[in-house]
Amino acid sequence: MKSEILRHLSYSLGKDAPHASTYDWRMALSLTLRDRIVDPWFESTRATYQSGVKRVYYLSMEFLIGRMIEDMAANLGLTKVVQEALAELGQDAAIIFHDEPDAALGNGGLGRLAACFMDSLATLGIPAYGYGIRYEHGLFEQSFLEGRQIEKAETWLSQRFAWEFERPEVRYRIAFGGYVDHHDGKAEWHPSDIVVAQAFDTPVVGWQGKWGNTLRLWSAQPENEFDLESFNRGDYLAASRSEALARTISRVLYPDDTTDAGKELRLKQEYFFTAASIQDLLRRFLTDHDDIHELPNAVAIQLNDTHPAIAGPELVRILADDHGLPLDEAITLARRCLGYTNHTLLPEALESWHEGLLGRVLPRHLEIIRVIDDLQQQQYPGCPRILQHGEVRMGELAFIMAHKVNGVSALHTELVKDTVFADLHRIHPSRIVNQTNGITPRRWLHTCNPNLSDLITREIGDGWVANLEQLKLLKERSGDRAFLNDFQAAKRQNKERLANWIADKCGVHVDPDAMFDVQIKRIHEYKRQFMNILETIALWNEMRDNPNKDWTPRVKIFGGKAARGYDVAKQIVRLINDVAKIINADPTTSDLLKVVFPPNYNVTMAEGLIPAADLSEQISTAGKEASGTGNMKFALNGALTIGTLDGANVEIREHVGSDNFFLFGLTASEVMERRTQHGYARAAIAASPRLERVLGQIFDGRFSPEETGRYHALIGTLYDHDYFLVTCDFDSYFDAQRRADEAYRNTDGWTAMALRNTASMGWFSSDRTTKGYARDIWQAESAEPTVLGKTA
Ligand code: 26Q
Repeated sequence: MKSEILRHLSYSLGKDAPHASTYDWRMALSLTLRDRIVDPWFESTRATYQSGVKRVYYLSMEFLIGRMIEDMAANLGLTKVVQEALAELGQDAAIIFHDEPDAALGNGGLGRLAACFMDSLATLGIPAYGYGIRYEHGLFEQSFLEGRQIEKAETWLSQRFAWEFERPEVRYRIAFGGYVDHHDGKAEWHPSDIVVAQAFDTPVVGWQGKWGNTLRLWSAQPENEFDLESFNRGDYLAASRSEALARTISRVLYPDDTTDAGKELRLKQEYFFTAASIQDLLRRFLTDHDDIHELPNAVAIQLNDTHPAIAGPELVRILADDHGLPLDEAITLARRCLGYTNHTLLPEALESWHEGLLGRVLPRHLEIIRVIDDLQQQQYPGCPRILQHGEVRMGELAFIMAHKVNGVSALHTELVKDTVFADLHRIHPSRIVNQTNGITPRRWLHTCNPNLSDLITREIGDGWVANLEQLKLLKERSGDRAFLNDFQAAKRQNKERLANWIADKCGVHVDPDAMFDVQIKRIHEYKRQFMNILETIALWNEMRDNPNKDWTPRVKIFGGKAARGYDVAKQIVRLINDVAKIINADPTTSDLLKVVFPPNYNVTMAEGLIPAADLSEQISTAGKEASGTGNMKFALNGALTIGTLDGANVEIREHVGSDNFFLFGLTASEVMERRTQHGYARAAIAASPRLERVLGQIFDGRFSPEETGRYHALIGTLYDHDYFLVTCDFDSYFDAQRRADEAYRNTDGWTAMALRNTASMGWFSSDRTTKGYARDIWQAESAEPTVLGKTA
């Protein structure tokens, strides 16, 4: 390992060890680790060809990967070796690991799920390709200026990305615009613009390095580098104009999961990576098949939300226009290849495109969508239309073009059946299936929490890493005093480490004995960070009223980004920061309550926070959080949950037991019912003096003395349009928090509950989830000899 690192330092980086920077060492290490992946990766490709097993293609606009070094080293079983080699080279491993930027090619849960799936598919030996976009700029960097969120472009590619292989020879032409000719029953698309999609491959190796799959990300390039004629004329800007336009397509990740939809560039991004992926998988298919009708036996294409839903019409276009299949046959064949995962019920997050825009950018696809829509109507009169009021509805399109549609938790799947797709579900009653989300235990326990992970391995061996249900064995240890002490000590160490980090990063001193209460996720009204900060103020009020009561000390930790154009979310960010400033400066409560909001929450920050958490905040308005996956990461690492009956919380509670879960709030059906009542928010506020007092304080500028009216609008909305029922759930939330306080005061009792949580979370491995997809949706299996036959 040492000599390989030194070799890369010299011959790949061109640096002599005495002059090498942290960056140089990190690159040399990364390239060394990458070398170790290459052989299993090649072998996997060979095994896939030989086995003739089906290939899975996971199409996703987002892959929220985070750092790679530690995860790769762990999967290859090289963690110790790497640490020793670096030490002998006089390098501090921690400094080098921490130098690695996050690959943040995603917004949140959906993107992180895709990354967990890549890890699980490789671990299970299922031949799979992740397809996405190689954004030049990932999710924006967040900082705070006087409490307000500031966004800055993220620049991960300003340094070389060590893990990828550029594939200059894997290039596809992606067409846009123009018009369609029809003659002799044949359609011919004459596009007006061409952009080239070029592949970059990152190998993804599974646990113990037995299998490697490929994450293939597309980068947009101009067809002709630049216009020499303009350049020679001295018109330098014109010379690079078309180049810049083409490259715009893979320039930046859309940082929005609600608003701002309908932008032409977004549509182009979606088609760009989908079309490239479809061309690529068809080329691979045709190298060893000559009958296109075999496609569904060889290929499963999974659509991660509707973002790649244009895959349906694109595949139909190629099958019909290039391979000469009749349109109806092409549609049926395409459908047998496609699966669609729905991640949201929020109406504002369901994609649709103006017919005019889609017709301008993709004229042939609009024609095909009309055919699909009409055919569906003929077969099922009264079926919901894809084209409605001049809009192309991508949810309906994806549903109709997929043979299976899945929700991401049991509750969410039932709501998908009853609400967004109720009519389509009646027509196709066996199409919707559930696949409850999961998380990879490699990153989210083994690597991020070495203290707990080593302890577990000491007790039950390391089989749990690839077979998480083995954590059940820990239940037998729940009466073992010494083990409980060690379990508690592991958490305590993680908390000390986090306390130091918080002091360093936020300048706030927190007590590692206090309860660490954490809410980390995108800032959204439905996720109700707002309710959490209101409860924080209410608690603070009561501590000040009664400073000598035996309060349970708390540290409230927030993390998350607000979408750039989402004003209410940005107000909430600012409010949390304003409240933190006042509370943290209050000497009467300084030993009891602290509020911290470290900026720029990302995967790496999550890896530091989750192992140190005592309480996990999963408090969305019931019916709104499709699943949640952070909820699983916390519970796996021994935090208890305070939460509503929403998304996968329901199933987590079933697994860990109801006495291990601080439940509060309205249920999904009560939420729907409550919304029909006139003036529900004002009634709830009037019934809660505690809440009324908090709202009054914020309104009066108690937390914004320099601008007393700052939160008038935000508080006003709560009275008149409290769509997410913050007011209705507030009291019940406050009470649940006090139950948590009470439980935390019994240290041993709390530790026993935490252990039970960890021991009960095995089912939430993304290995279980991907096996479910392989069995119920893809009909795919493992091709890795040692797991072959044991999966699917
Ligand atoms: C759509 C149109 C235009 C621009 C952006 C978008 C867009 C981008 C991202 C829409 C949605 C997203 C992301 C959604 C998401 O992360 N959903 C989460 O998915 C997780 C994995 O299934 C669930 O656990 C969460 O409950 C769900 O919110």
